[in-house]
Amino acid sequence: MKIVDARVIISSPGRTFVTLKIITSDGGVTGVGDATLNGRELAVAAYLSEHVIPTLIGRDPARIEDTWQYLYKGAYWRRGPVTMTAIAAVDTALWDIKGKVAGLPVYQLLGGRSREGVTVYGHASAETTEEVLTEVARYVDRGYKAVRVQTGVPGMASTYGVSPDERYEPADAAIPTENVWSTPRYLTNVPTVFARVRDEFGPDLRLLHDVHHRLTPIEAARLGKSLEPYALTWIEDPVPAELQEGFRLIRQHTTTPIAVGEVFNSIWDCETLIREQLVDYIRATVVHAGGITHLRRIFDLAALHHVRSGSHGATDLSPVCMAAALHLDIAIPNFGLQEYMGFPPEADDVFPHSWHYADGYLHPGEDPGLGVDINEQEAARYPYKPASLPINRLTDGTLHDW
Ligand code: EZ4
Ligand code: CO
Repeated sequence: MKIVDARVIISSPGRTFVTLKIITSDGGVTGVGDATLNGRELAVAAYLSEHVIPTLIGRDPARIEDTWQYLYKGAYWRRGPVTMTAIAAVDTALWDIKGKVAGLPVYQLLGGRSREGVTVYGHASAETTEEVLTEVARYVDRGYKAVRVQTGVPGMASTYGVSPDERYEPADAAIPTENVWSTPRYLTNVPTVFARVRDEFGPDLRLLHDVHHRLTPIEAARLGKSLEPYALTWIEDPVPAELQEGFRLIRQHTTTPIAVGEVFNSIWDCETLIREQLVDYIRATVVHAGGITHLRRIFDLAALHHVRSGSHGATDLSPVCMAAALHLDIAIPNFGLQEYMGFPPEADDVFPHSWHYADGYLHPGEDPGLGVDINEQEAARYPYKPASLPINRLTDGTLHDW
């Protein structure tokens, strides 16, 4: 069996997704991998077309580990989101092919089920505390056991994570839009929101909050302390994580659990965080962290150090990435939670999938391989539409983290 062809499909059904499809010599067995990097889609597409696909032709698709090492070590220029997303796309497609050849869902190849379903959390967001209570209730009514809660910051025109639509889409313009941020106003407001939510929904509902890299360690420590009475499952990305040692300071001050990793692309981004037990959940994803092969390596390291998974699952990760994530989630011993925001109906048409939601859980389905495909005729109906993530400034105009 050989790889005879591979192509990159760029389509914008509601938002842009980049998909790699690998075709083998064996009776039309194909595999798909997500290659979407929000706001930098064409960089990954070019990396795949120019530098990766020509080296895949003629290779044995069964050699997943060797192909991963070939693409990682063979590039000489290691890591980085563009390279690692391209590697992830190939790796995911090869796992899909291996599953189809074996006649087994990928989770069976990863060791089989460790649980009955994948617990997910949804996004409740609204401008005010009053409105967000209604949003949380809508998730509870649909069976969700965990909800991420975000509100606007009083007095500020806009923020991250709050959307007028059900499905939050931060990449909203070709040239980045600009937000304005006030840390003092934010830190004053958040505990008042969670006091209301906890009071209204009682102790069982799991509550989460995303800080989106906007604080310093001591500010994050204050936030964590102020939220302790409301027993959050996690605060996410409390500080920018280039400096892994920065989390030591947060850890010394608060028992609020910490999640991090949606922008990580390799095990080296979180090796200190995990080994020193500075975080509780690692949120790296299949598509941005080198595929199933490399993410499994990160989760195995995490398992040794009491760190659980909490994979990123925003709408800018395609239904192909979601499928791959669910096969890992159901198999690994140290699964924590999976983010799930759903997809617009157009995206479900482009990516038919066997994974499905029921009563607070996602299930990967029993189809051989990943159980997801791309309908190329449907994909062609949604031409590429450029979109960028916003930027963020302090009230005095200083560029801040978005
Ligand atoms: O802003 O995926 O937890 N989820 C998030 C996301 C990110 C986007 C960036 O492309 O923080 O909504
Ligand atoms: Co986030």
